[in-house]
Amino acid sequence: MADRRKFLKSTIFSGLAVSTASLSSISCAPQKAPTKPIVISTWNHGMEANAAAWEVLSKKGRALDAVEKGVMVTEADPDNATVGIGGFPDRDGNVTLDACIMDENDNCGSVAFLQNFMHPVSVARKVMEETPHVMLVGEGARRFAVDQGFKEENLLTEKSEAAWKKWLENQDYSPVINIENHDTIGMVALDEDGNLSGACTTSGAAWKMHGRVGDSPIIGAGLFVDNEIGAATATGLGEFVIKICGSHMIVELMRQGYSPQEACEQAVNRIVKKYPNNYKNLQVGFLALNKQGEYGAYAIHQGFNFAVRSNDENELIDAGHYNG
Ligand code: SD4
Repeated sequence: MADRRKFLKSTIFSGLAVSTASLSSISCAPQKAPTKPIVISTWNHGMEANAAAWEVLSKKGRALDAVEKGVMVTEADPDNATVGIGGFPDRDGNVTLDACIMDENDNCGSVAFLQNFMHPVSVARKVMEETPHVMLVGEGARRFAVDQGFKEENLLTEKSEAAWKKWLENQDYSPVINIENHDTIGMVALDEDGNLSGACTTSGAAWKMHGRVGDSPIIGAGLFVDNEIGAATATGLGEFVIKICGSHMIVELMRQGYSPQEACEQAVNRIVKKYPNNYKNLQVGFLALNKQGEYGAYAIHQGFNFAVRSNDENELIDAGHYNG
């Protein structure tokens, strides 16, 4: 930590020491071409989701379409216990879903506490495109989804019902780091036209109280996109992401000149500093992408990984971590 601050400071001061003569040569130096298109997303399942997003991006499609198509893959995967079908229910046995999406024109849409729809991200997109609102929740969101032609279906699989029944035997609700009750997909992308978009979708924390909503559908917490600067998304225990407005904070730090990596580190450091009694027992991870196609990721604890897809990369990367 102290070392890191030292490093940043010395970078600033050595920057100030640059003479005016060399400044002119800096301004003439050729700008590195942005890496685009590119998509990054959270956790192992990001690989498959990125593949669907890449179908769109590689054909010069819009980042908004790419992120929607990408996270829909995870929503439809019954083996993922934290997103869409197969998501672990709340403590009363209801699968309740949160999702949001944001485009390059600062438009955003969100749904929370939505039940029985396989693709909450697409309902969120409809909220963005077809209503004057940003967010619909619960019964209102359900009615809107039905009006928009989305089909209601049971999302509680046998496997997640069995897991819930097992949980009922002990009813332990302490957060567990990096287990399947934190596997949300957050995805941000930069398209061939240089536009950014993002999406985030989850069934939230397993065994949560009925009605609990996390960070994932909250614009500025689970996701934020500013097409001038960059985009960020979050995963982990959403209460702590909301408390620091995590994704918005990261984008604003990038606006101030921080790299995506540094900005993610600052957001994690903020949680650690403000919640010294909590952070050891909870995981939060952030991902960020800027207009140059540079990306970064950081988490409180080891175990957070993310997937990257571009013309040069198609891989799963372990994010750095604070370590506790
Ligand atoms: C939430 N942030 O509802 C979500 C859960 C999550 O990986 O990210 N899981 O708090």
